[in-house]
Amino acid sequence: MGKQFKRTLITTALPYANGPVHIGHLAGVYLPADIYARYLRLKGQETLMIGGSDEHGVPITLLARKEGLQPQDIVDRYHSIIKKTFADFGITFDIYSRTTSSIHYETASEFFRILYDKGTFIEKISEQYYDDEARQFLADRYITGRCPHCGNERAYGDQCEACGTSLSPTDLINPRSTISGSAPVMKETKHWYLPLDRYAPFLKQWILEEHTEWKPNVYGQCKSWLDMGLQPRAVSRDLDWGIPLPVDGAEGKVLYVWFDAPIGYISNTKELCPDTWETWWKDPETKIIHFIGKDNIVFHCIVFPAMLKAEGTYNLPENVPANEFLNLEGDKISTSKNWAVWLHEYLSDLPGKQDVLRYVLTANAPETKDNDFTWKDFQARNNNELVAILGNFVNRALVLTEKYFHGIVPSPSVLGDFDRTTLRALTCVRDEMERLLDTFHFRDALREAMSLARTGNKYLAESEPWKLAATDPARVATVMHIALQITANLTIAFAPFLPGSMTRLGQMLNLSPQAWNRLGSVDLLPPGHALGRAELLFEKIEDECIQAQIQKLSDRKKANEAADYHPKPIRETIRIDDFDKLDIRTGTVLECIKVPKADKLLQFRIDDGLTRRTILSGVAQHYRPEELTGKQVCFVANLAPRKLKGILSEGMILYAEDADGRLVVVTPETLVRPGSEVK
Ligand code: B3M
Ligand code: ZN
Repeated sequence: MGKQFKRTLITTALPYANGPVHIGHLAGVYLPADIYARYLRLKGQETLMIGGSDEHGVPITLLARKEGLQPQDIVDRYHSIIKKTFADFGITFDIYSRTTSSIHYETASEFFRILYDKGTFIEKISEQYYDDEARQFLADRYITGRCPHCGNERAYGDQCEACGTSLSPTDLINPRSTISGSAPVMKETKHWYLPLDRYAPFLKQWILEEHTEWKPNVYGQCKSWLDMGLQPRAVSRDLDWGIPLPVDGAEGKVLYVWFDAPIGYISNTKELCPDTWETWWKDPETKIIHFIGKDNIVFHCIVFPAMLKAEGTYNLPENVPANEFLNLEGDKISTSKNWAVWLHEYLSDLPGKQDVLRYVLTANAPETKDNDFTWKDFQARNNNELVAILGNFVNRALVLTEKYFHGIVPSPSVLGDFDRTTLRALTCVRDEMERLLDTFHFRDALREAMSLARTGNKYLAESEPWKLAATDPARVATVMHIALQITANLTIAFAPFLPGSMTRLGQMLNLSPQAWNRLGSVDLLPPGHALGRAELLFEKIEDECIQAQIQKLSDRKKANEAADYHPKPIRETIRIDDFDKLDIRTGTVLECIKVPKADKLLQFRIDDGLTRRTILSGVAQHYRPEELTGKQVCFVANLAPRKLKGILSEGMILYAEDADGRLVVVTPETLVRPGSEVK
């Protein structure tokens, strides 16, 4: 057991306000944070959960430029979409604010200024690409050119999206500014660096020695950064979107987005609690927990702690339970490729099913390794777990009580062995769940809650009260009494995970929300208590609904492939006499048939103006034979004949290959005499 704290400050990574949020955000950060916050609040602990949008950074400026808007317009749009989505999914932020708030500007500038006055930063001059026409320095993303690895002409200064290689702007061949289109020039510029190397001994001690309890994925990533050796990191940028550097001689420079964003946690706490915010950040009895995704580990475990340490008056995080990534149907989720299940779309396609997604994403959370979300698994977990176990059990408990006792909780009589072992399962749940929740094992904690519902299901199935109604009413009363206590306990065990459904279940039981420490009680519903009306808690999800989602994704994949298509680079130069060797002619298709036992081949009979010839083409997947019969085509007439599937093919018909690989036959624009030369 570690140190005991009086209160907990939960922070959640601030999503970039350059797009809506998707299932990966929810599974990786906001659900675990919300489950944890709800759990602590149910325990009666002083808890604050801080969220907000990250509204700076280059991608936002690029999107604004693309849409002909100001960056502020972009972040206004997405901030409100994101904020609403989180509210719709029951993520209980105490505040969800943003990094363009004035309090954040003040807080972040002041933070920089304190470090600056202490002499923390190193000032260094370096050369960077500059756009002479637009008169500004160019962020890596603002420079495009040819990739030295694959020849893609539209590679960015930080990465080539065609081959996936990380680049630096100077790697690009023939670089261009995306602002003016001109060739950028090298120019000197001054930046401020946080000397992380100086904090390495402290970080090693603090993480590697004092926080061995951190999750292995987090600890391991920190260790490898620390083993590699830390370098000074620039905390300023030449950009016109961000928080201006509050020092002389820094005109046109802003704080690097990763410098100001984590300070956003502090600003948002200040905004919420202007008088007591320091208790949450500086009192040693407060513990800070950062919920983030794995790509943010270095910033939260190394860079931000070094900043806080340099400032000197803040607490450091007690834990950073970062998650790995959630993939979607086997592929990495990507905002720019639109490969995601967007949460606002989910809500309009599956209205009212927030808790189903909360359940599936927690049951399948990427806590220790990357995981995959599939719609089939979503359906199976809904139908086989939420409906068949949890929903089925509570429904039977309520409906049978209605039927045999008019909805009044009956009194138990003598308990048998089975009753007692069942009740024992009930009393163990809390300890087990606490152990798991306190150590951020939300997936396993959820499994515990579900196993309580399983116990209830089994109890009813084996006790068979419906068979005893006529013969042994006292036994039926005992069974239903116990089943109802389990049901009432489920409202507590599941409350952090499925808040909406548990509120409804509470209403059906006519039971107000219970504190966490009541979990395990066998007297939540005393005899004589009148239940409310039973409704179905969950409903089956049909195949058509899942098919529609799968179809939507496959349509997107096709659209992506087309958008991703870059024509191949032009081949090496040839001379006119090389071309003259080719004899390309027009011909009329007299007949076109499928070649038996070859799924790709079509066999053509062509009138070439002189005679008739047979040509085979691998286009059976693109054309039905009757579509081409009677058409004029272009073909290479002097290609050496060759045999395919035992048939002699005398030439090659020409097709254009579209972005998605589809073949389209090349035909003269108006009818010409068969045998006309194509030149
Ligand atoms: N906006 C990166 C991200 O959304 C960044 C997190 C900031 S947390 C201070 O992954
Ligand atoms: Zn490339």
